[in-house]
Amino acid sequence: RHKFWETQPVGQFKDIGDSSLPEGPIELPTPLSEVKQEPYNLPDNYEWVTCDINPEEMCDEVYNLLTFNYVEDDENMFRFNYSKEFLRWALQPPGYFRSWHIGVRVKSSKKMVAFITGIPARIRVRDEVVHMAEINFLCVHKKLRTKRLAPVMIKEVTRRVHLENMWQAAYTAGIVLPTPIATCQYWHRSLNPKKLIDVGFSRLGARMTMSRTIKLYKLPESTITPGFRKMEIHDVPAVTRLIRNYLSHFVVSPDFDENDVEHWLLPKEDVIDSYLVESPETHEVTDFCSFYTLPSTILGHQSYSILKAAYSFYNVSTVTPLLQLMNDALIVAKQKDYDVFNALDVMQNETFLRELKFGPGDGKLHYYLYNYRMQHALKPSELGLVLL
Ligand code: YNC
Ligand code: MG
Repeated sequence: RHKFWETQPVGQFKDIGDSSLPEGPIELPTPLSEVKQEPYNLPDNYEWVTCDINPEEMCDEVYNLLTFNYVEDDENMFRFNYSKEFLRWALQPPGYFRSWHIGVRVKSSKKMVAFITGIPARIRVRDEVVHMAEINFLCVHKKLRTKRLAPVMIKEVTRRVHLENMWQAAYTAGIVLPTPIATCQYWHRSLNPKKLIDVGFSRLGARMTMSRTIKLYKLPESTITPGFRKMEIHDVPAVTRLIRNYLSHFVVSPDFDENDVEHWLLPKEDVIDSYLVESPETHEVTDFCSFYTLPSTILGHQSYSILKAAYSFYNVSTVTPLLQLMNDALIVAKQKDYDVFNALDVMQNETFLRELKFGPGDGKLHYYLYNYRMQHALKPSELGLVLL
């Protein structure tokens, strides 16, 4: 069934429910001297390229490959359109390895036709912190699909991760592979219902008119919680304490330190937005919410070409109810002209989704670990991890 994945150290379908298999690494690390020193072979006309996405030219090549060939919805109406600034943010966290940003070019024309990336992350599983790679942006040009290039890309990034003495990875995919550690669902909150209906993202509900729909999704002009404001650089220590404590309650989560929080959560225009609640009395930071910006190209529509989407990232409530905090997040997203606010059913998100008028999406997002077996699949609410 899975000619490639059957050969890899991942939980196999045949082992589901086998309680004799322990949780944790599947294979032990090998001495670094035994890691293959040369890249895997590509078909004759192709060559590996390590991508430096800082110069505009190289970033453009990656951006264009992804813009025309990356993830689409099931009905091929929308395709992710990660911005260049987003890619630089997503791929250059503290301690990143340039060697993990891997492209494939056609030798003759130098055209970039495939891509895969890893970034380092400390991921906590129960009470163990594991140094892992987060693998993302696996993409093969549409004209080169189903030629078994993806397994070569995956083996090459694995080799380069091993060369840095890391032996585990985390990744998400819309398809089922051996074997998800959790299966999550996206929920969508309309901010601009008229456009969403016009472009076919959503449909007018039964017995609903356009004007009733617009009224249903209407939000206040400004945020409600006193002390709600944008996160600033001096907030990094307080936000780190808040988020570390919150994430410790989930089975799987990142182990963020202050450097990680500065990189991943400090606001960056049109990339990452973060807000917090500073108590007007004590000046304590009590609550936090964040979302990243990931537009989608609308495929073949007359009047609209881009859907502007916000994606819920990490949210922490200790004093402001989570529902009110997320309502304020919706209000700022609306002020900033996003069309839709998306959230997975991870962490405590289920406690606000229905009440804040999110609707369930079609399609699932499966979470995976490489070379780390879990005894049971987790519930989405046990996951404290959001990948980009
Ligand atoms: C996928 N998304 O099952 P079997 S998500 C992993 N993740 O192998 P071919 C995938 N594996 O089943 P194509 C996968 N999609 O025979 C397919 N596969 O064992 C497996 N789409 O290869 C598949 N991006 O080259 C099969 O397929 C084998 O030409 C078939 O290429 C696939 O980034 C793809 O959805 C996805 O660009 C590149 O369809 C292509 O179809 C494409 O014949 C649109 O491949 C964009 C898209 C995927 C987004 C993502 C996470 C990737 C995780 C990869 C696994 C990482 C493992 C950990 C490595 C480090 C380890 C350490 C230490
Ligand atoms: Mg292929």
